[in-house]
Amino acid sequence: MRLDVVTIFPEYLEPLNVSLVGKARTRGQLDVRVHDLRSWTHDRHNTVDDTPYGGGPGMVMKPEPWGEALDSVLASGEAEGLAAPVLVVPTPSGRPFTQELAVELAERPWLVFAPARYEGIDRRVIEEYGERLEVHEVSIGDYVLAGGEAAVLVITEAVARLLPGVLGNAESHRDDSFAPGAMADLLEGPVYTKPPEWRGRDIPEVLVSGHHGKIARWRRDEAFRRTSANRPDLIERCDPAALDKHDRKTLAELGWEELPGGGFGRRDRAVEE
Ligand code: JCE
Repeated sequence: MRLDVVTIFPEYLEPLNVSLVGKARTRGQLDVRVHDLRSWTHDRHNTVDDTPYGGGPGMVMKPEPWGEALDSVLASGEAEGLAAPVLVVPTPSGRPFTQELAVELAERPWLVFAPARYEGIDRRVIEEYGERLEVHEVSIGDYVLAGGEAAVLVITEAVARLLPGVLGNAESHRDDSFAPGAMADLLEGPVYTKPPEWRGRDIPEVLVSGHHGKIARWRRDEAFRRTSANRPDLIERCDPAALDKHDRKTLAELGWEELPGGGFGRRDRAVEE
């Protein structure tokens, strides 16, 4: 897979040389090219921003450097025989970045990232490349970063670990929380390793019982417990058809009831508390 990143902070992308993504690069599974947006400016001050039309706070990134940068990056990939890339533009007003989108992006041979700074990029740039490429404006979460570079690191790591042969162990994908497929709608429970006792704390007995059925059931119960506590929205929209009798009992103990219209809701605990 080839990745191009156009940014005014190329040093911010240094972490792409480290760990899983860095190893994928040295193994030749990932071809990452980071470009300095300012190299496509023509004035003495390498200006990339200007004041917003209509007034208001902050600055907006000018369209000309982005246009020249993206044209040049697109031309270089085309010259190497690559078909049109997906353009990924991080923004707090984008569509949520999910595991589903990570899987989709991991299937593409070429991604171009356009992380902005200031108040974002002149809208006409998104419109222009929207007519030539598949453009995804994506948000990595409901908070406001100072720029898109950290989002590029997040998206790249989520995508790179899905590439064939990047994670040593293909098994490791299967029951990730949020992975499409099994466990798609539950968070993972806790994990433990050696030593069996640490600072007076034991590990749950069931995990050393050797009873695989009981272990699977315990893990599922813990998954429900965590999901109920941290992501009640996932319980609310879980499919009752995917639950067995034991699951229903676990959910009932956690304060959930099956609603007449299907799905689950929290029992009114106002009196209990
Ligand atoms: C960014 C900014 C909008 C004012 C470029 C923030 C993505 N999930 C996300 N949170 N924050 C971002 C993000 C991505 C790119 C940029 N800002 C700051 N954005 C309004 C300021 C600028």
